[in-house]
Amino acid sequence: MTTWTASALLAEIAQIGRNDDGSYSRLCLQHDEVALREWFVAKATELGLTIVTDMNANIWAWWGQPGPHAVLTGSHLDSVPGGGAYDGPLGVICALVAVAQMKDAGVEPSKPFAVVVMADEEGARFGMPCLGSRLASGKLSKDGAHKLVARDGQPLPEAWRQAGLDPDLIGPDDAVLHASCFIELHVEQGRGLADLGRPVAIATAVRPHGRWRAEFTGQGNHAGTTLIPDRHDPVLPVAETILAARQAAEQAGCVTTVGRINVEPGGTNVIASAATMWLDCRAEEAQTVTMVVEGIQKTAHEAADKHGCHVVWTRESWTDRTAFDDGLRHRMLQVLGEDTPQLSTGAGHDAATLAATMPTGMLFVRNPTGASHCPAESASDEDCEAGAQALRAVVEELVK
Ligand code: HGY
Ligand code: MN
Ligand code: MN
Repeated sequence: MTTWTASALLAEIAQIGRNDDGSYSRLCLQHDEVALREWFVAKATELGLTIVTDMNANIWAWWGQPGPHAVLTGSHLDSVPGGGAYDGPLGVICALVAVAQMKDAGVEPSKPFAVVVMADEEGARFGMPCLGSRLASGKLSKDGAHKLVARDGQPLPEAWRQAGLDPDLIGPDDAVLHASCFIELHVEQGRGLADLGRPVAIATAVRPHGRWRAEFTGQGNHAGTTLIPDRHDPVLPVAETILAARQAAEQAGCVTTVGRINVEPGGTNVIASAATMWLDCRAEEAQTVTMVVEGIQKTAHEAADKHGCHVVWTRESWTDRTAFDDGLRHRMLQVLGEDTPQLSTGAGHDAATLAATMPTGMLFVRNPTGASHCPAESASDEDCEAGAQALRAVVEELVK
């Protein structure tokens, strides 16, 4: 008799990749995330599941034989730098708890079923969010993957080989292409459920969002002997662009974020020769994102010209507005109760990436702080168990 609980499993991994401030840094295929992968494999094996790590660095834990029309559930184990304890792992852990309790209850799936851990959902290592699900669904090609370079400078193919994976085998995965559905449980990244006073919600949609990289180049020089009129300092147009991004978001009622800036060569007494910033922009509608980003890019070019610098923009990723499958959502409502709250989200997820390939749905678990991608991200033990029970009920219905 297993008495697996979400809180107990979360406690088992609580020290893996934990920073002094209580946040987590678990970058895809790096030491701490590999430790989480090994932990997951051990737990899934303990449940009698069959493990397959595919060519896209996703891990599949099959209950019975792999096969077409599979019901899939899962999430990710990687985090953003300085992320929370729940974003990703809660979905994987609740899936393990659901399987343990179904097995205890003598449930026998009538169709192939797997718990899946998707690679680099945050894109924090290789710069492409939902990397594993984009590769498995064919949204990102092998060539596109081979061009990715990790933030530590390691080309993706090299990181794959280091992890014992053949980068030449990267490609669409039949198990995904022919699956019947994917259900992802995730800690809510917002206060919707906290304000409603409810533990679990069903997701309706993911709002459109994208990432852009702006590379400004200028002229490196001496901080002490170069007069201001003689400078071509790329950090100045970066600063003006960041301010413009905030103003644009306030005017358009959307969100823009610059959370990552890289200044080279990075000397205190050196005028930068190059400065790169990354822009994350999200809105209710895709055309709002497009309009806002175009405005920011125009400001960036004008600011670069003014400072005798140059800027090149590159769109790194785009996720269109994604409505989850109506049929699946209604089945989830039938199972969990028609009064279950339904919420959209501004956060991206593998379930949104896979929505183009199969019916997908999501469950959210209350986060009292609403904060995420930081150590303040939270979920009570009771709500984590409520999430696991809800996921179990939905999966049990789907595997009948
Ligand atoms: O960035 C996001 O929206 C998600 O947490 N990966
Ligand atoms: Mn996240
Ligand atoms: Mn996530």
